[in-house]
Amino acid sequence: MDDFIIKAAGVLPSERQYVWQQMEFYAFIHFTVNTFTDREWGYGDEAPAIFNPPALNADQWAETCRAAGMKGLILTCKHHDGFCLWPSRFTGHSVKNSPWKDGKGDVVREVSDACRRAGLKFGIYISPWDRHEKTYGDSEAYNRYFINQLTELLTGYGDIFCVWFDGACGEGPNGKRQIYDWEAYYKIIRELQPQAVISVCGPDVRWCGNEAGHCRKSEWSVVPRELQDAEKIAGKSQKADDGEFSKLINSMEQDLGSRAAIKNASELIWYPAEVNTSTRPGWFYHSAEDHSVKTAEQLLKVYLNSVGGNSCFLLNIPPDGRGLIHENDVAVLEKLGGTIKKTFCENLAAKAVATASESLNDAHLPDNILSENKDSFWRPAAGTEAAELVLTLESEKTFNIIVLKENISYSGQHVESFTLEVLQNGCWMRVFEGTVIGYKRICCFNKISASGIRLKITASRLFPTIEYLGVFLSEVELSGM
Ligand code: FUL
Repeated sequence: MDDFIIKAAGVLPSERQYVWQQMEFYAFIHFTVNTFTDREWGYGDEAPAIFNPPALNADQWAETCRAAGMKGLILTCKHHDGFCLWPSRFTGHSVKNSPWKDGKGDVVREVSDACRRAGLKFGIYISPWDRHEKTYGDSEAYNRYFINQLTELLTGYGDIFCVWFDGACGEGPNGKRQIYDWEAYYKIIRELQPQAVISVCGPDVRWCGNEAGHCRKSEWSVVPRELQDAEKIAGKSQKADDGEFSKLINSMEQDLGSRAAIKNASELIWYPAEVNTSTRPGWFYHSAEDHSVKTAEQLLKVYLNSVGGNSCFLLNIPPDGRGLIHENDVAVLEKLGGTIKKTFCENLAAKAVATASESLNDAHLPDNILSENKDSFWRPAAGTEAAELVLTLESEKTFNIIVLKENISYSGQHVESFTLEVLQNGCWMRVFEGTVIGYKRICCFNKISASGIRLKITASRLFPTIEYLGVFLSEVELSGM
């Protein structure tokens, strides 16, 4: 067996990456002066006086996320315009100079408290690119300013599950390009919130490569280190003509983890994908988009493909100028959450009998896959790269979804290809053909009635593990999803 395959099979998530992966679905909240100017990117010259949401209700935001089935929320504490949603001690460009709550308000406090009340984790987006701050472009001074602001956010608002860094990097008012001190930013985050993942321009979670909600057919979490270095060079807009960048791999390439893609990597790392998109065309609220909210069916499709495609799903919900999530978005999110809950409430294979072509030992028998438990899973001996699992269902069942999970915390990501067959009137019929599994794969097909299921793992790295195989029936037509 090739050396690089043995190495790839040994790459595991860190504890914080594993905890993050289990969150599966969480919200992005884009809210700032842009909400009041109807823009997507502010210029940095907006007067704090325009920030005045008359009915801001962070509990309504958190409740909407909870109803959608989300586990957390990431707030744009500072977007590219530099306006701070908390009363930072290091700038006057913040809520403290706005008429909202007579300058005594703190959106970050209200949202982080509301998240805790709703049982959601709280995360921060803070844009390194700052079009307002005078020191921007004067690298050392601005890096100090940025670290001071990060410190305020990391120390003042309880546990933070994620720090989301955008790589955009424009010129400062002095015409100079800012050099971000990523290593110093990461250091302070690790020191103050060691459990937080650092996403996108960070070492823990990578951007899936588009903002449309698509993920790859084969989304690998084990990728070459060169990909992480590319994210740090930063500046999505500048990457294309950056000489250093062109030697690296970028997050938009289609093949990041196949044998060919990892063969010559300097090092292999665990760097899982996050899929991000918005309920609306824009990231910020615009009343003109009130009737362009994605439907619950469209969002369900993104959910099944991302959470079910070895990624997490970060869905943006922009509050409006009142400080509320608009009725149209609320209706869609409640419907989406209801559908997800109903679909996955009963595993039709929970009482099945499972057999396998081979098992390593008594601790790794096939019936471990009937319930979702990270400490019990099936695996064959090392060197067995193809294997079969057969489930005999308690009785004939009608279903259109099979959920598969590898045990990534034990052995990382190994499965490279598989097929699913169902037993109908004594004949095996193929219903799904897939590539990777990873943390979770949701396989959708036309509704079918069958008494057995056969999972054939046709290729894997060193050996496969299966932690879970669940069978579900969705009332939604899933064939094209
Ligand atoms: C982008 C930003 O420029 C957008 O405004 C938005 O915040 C999105 C999530 O990331 O790079």
